[in-house]
Amino acid sequence: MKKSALPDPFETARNTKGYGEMNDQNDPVTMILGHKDVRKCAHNWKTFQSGATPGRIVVPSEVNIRDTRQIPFEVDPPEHKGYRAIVEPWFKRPLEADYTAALTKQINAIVDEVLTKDAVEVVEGFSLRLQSRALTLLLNTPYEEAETWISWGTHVFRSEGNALDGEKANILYDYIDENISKAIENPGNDLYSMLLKATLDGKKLTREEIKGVVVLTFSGGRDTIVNAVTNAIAYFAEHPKSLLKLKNEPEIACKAVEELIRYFSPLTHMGRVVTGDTEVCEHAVKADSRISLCWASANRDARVFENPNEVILDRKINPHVGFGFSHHNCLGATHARQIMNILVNTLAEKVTSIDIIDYKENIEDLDEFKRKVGYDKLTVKFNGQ
Ligand code: HEM
Ligand code: EMZ
Repeated sequence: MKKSALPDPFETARNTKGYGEMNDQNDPVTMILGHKDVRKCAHNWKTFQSGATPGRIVVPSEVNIRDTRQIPFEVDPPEHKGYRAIVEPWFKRPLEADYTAALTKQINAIVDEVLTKDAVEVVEGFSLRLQSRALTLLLNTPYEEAETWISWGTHVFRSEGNALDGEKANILYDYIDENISKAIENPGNDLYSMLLKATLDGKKLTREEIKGVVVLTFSGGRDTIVNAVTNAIAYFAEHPKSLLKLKNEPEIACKAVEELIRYFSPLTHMGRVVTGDTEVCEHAVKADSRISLCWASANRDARVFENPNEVILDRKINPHVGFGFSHHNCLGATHARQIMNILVNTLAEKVTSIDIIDYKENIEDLDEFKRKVGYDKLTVKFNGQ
């Protein structure tokens, strides 16, 4: 097994029963594993809702560490649509030429910098820095803000040895509150100011709603990007020919990014709360219990993907659900895809090989399943032309 491989722990359960079971803080979860079932349940918001108690659809549940409803993530249709319409154009900005140019400049700078070093710890020293700097473009806030965000570490609700860290969450909430106040006093062109101006059914958003959008922007786009970037570095370290292929065929970059997202599935699963007694995969699930949509398992379903455990950079048909499916599909996907695209192209252009010096895998404990989602630590040497 290569160091960069992400094994699929769900295969047997997916092929035999179609579901798995895990306990999470005495609020059990039935995990939906097949591609077709995941898509079907994601679509069925009437039976599988997102707008339950804030934090409950996340696994591990965040009900004990947050009251703020994340918007539009924890809202169901039809209300979801109005919120989504407010934020959608903002989250498409990564397609604009000046945004792409600024992101390209940031990624070039960080790649040039790591090429001068003998050893780089990728998670903190590369991926988190890249993610936080890129986020200043998405929020349209000063570049220097990234330093504060980097100091928070890879997850805003988790710290080392503590999967749910309420004190850490408060740092983020206080920071956001302060920035909403600043934007009220001094409106600008940032995300806070856009949300303060926005109206829904003729009414302004409440402060709590604005907070809900911003908290989600910080939390949803953090460890996902860090895992995608770190896993990509590990993959290219062990597949130097892939770097060469991308250099010679830059037109496959978009396909390569989709394939890496499919294979890495940086967000393993996301929960829903069952609104009435029903069945999934011929298995009874009770009202007010939880299911989860396991994107990571669906993305290895052999009924949909040929050679699902192989990275095929130019895979032709790739209906992966790494960014979710249906109305809650990832709002940050445009930004995430731009980051990965530019990163892949920049590495292909500037880096000839990457040596892995040391690593520690990040294994998620899902009871019956243990899933590698990335690395806690990955130390490498980048080699240039
Ligand atoms: C939703 C994955 C990056 C913001 C989702 C969902 C997935 C996902 C699977 C669906 C959740 C559900 O149905 O319950 C990823 C992956 C990323 C990534 C794999 C990186 C590779 C980002 C970034 C942001 C972001 C960079 C923003 C900064 C959101 C938001 C939603 C969402 C706001 C909820 C959309 C809605 O409810 O309408 N993401 N995400 N994500 N993501 Fe991402
Ligand atoms: C939530 C989630 C969003 C949650 C789309 O996913 O990401 C998780 O990392 C956070 O812990 O609060 O934002």
